[in-house]
Amino acid sequence: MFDTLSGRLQGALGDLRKRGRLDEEAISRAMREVRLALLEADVNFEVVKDFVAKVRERALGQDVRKSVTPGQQVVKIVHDELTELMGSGDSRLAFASRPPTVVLLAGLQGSGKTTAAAKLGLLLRKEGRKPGLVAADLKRPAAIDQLEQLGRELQVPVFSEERADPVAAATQGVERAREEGLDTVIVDTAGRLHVDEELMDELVAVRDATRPTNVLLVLDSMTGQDAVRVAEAFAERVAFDGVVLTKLDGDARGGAALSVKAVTGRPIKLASVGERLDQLEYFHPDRMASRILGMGDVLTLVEKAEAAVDKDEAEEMERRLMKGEFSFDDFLRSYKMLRRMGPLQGVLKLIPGLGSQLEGLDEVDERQLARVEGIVLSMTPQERRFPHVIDGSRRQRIAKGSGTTVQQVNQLLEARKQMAKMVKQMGKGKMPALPGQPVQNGPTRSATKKRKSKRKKKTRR
Ligand SMILES: Nc1nc2c(ncn2[C@@H]2O[C@H](COP(=O)(O)OP(=O)(O)OP(=O)(O)O)[C@@H](O)[C@H]2O)c(=O)[nH]1
Ligand SMILES: [Mg+2]
Repeated sequence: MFDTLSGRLQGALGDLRKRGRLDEEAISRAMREVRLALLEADVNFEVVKDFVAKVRERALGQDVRKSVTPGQQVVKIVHDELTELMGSGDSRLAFASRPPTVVLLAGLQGSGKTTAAAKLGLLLRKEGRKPGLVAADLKRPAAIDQLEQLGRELQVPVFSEERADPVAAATQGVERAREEGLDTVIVDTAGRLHVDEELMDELVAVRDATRPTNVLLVLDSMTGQDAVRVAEAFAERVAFDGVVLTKLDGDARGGAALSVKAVTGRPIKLASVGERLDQLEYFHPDRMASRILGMGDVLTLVEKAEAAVDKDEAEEMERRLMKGEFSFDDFLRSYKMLRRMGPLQGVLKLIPGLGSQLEGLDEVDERQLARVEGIVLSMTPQERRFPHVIDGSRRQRIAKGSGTTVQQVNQLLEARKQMAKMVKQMGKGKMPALPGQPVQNGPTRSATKKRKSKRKKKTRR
């Protein structure tokens, strides 16, 4: 996501970070780089001008000059301003006090409306709501099929009226959803090639008939500034409450995400970060700013983990880990949890300090995980629980059974050992060091302090 922008911004600020003191010249140079990086990412020209002026002014201010870490301060300012730019407001949807809440999705052809409708249905269902989908796109014959198929896959009911006009289809759909006791209704509308009058009128009519709680404009982030211009044109005709930004997994440069709020005054509410149906997230400007600056996104990581991990399973595992056990069954289980959290590379990027080191890490892929699974499954239950019994001949047998080499089996045995060690440390309150990060271990440091002060007291006596 925004890899080029991210790399260039980190490059521009990296030099400042290392310096003990900042002069105007260094700041000016960094700001020139930031400006170029943003323009290259297809961010709106006016937006860039404003942004750089604000950061520059704050960077030259007293707070930074007096700081012991001026470079870090500037990075923080950039982070704050990026957050502000993408909207510091609330990314949540509005919910009607009397259900159903109606969410109307509008946007150009192919921007991702139908997919986003289905993904939003899944997201809401996971939150414990009862969502339904309404097909109000009668322009394309296959549109209803597409929505129905997605609904079936996700077990979200779909309401469609083949012969009605869009306004009738939408109203009847919402009505039927209400009758069935659903609390959120997502209305998928017809796409338009460009902002044309006829379809705009249709959209306005559908809106007036269904009185949506949220009108969301779906924008394809790959189209950069075009997306922003589309948003401007929509805003003139159909007031929308927020934006759904799609295809952030493609080679989107970031322009749309960074400009749309400033240009239209409407916040991004949701972002689609991948093709899989569970890859729609609420948009958090501060977290996005952290990701862009390579600072990781621990909050999203924690949320993903919570969603992927079965609580009982995790507690059971924790209990055993605390006792110092870490069998291959545990190993396999944690691998599987990681897998449930989505494509590995995406997950790893959320870890602070790791993002920028992931170049060429495409090889950490599903195949590798499958191999690990194969090796563990070739072990006997006893071997999985007590890995120390795995001697040379057993290693050979396991390699044969899993279609791998003894060397690969050895690697895995070593990996488990390392992980067990790490887990043991964590059990004692130490944080394992992440690659590229200095060791930071809160509890232990204070423990050493205590010990030191005790010693001092002793010597005083
Ligand atoms: N990679 C990726 N592809 C996406 C994403 N969202 C949608 N797509 C793809 O984009 C194409 C268009 O998506 P649709 O949801 O059909 O778009 P639409 O706005 O409903 O299109 P119309 O109904 O024709 O106006 C499909 O091939 C989707 O699979 C995304 O977040 N990432
Ligand atoms: Mg569609």
